[in-house]
Amino acid sequence: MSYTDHIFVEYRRRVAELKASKNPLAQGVVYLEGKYVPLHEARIPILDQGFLKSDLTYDVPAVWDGRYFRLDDHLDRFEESCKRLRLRSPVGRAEMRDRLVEMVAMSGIRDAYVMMIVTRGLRYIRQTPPEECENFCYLMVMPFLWVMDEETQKKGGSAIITRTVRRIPPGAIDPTVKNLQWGDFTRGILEARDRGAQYPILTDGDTNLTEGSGFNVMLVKDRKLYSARKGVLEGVTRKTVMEVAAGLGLETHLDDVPVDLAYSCDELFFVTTAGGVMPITELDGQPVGNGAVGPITKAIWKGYWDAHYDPKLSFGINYY
Ligand code: PDG
Repeated sequence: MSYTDHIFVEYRRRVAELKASKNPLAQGVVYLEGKYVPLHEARIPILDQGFLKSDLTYDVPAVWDGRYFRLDDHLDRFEESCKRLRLRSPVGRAEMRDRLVEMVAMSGIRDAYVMMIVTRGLRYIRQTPPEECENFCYLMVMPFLWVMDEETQKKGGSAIITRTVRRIPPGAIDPTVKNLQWGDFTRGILEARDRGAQYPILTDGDTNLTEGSGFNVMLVKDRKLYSARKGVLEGVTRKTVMEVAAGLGLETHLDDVPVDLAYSCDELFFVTTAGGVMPITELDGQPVGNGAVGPITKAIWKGYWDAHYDPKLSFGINYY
């Protein structure tokens, strides 16, 4: 039995159940302009500055096995991101929380990828004082997305440290405000493909690691866990992983993480809501540690998924 069977056996059963569902919202539901619509019918107005200028912020919580995980942490971060961009969601926090729960219940989706987006709206900040723009809110619920598939989680994925692109500096785009300005990540993904790897890790241009295309980067060296302190999104998954690691008796460090440490570490993994803990066993064509998914990564992987049943971190949804 592989270490991933712990969650995937039941997950696959739930996916099969969802596929058999006759509910028109079972493939996803969106709340926009005051209405609920099936995901694949949802359309945005082309003049929305979220589309034209990426003038927006968003967040992504998830539902696992019928339970919302750390929803309030995601709402906290989302509120802070809105504040920094001077966006005001037309849907307030309490209403948003209620709708996000209601949407999962009405879709019947047991393992969900959930997204809330606030955009500047139809009027552009250059022509209109920001406080006068009517901001838009979009809420989405869809089946869970895996940034790393099950097979790759078993044997570990491959990554590169990019040479052709660096992470955009915080003085240009604040990475702690969750954003969809993916220009640097897209270039990183293309470079990874060119170099025969799956995932890019971007540096800060100053020989430290930052993050990759939709995930934080964490590494283990001598039973100490490291991740970048600045220049990155302050991930909710990473926060959970630090708590799990502390529970396993590991020292945890948020600090500058020099590229050299990645080349000499014992274990390397990525973390995101959209996939959890993702082992990386090959970096720049060389094995990480002994080239197999390491024992600490496996323990953290299990601790992370177990945490989804902790009533302090999650709550069950009452499905219709
Ligand atoms: N860093 C970046 C740039 C991210 O986009 C994400 C989440 C994280 C770190 C991890 O944050 P958290 O642990 O709070 O989820 N990105 C996922 C994946 C996006 C994708 O399409 O690959 C998300 O926004 O859903």
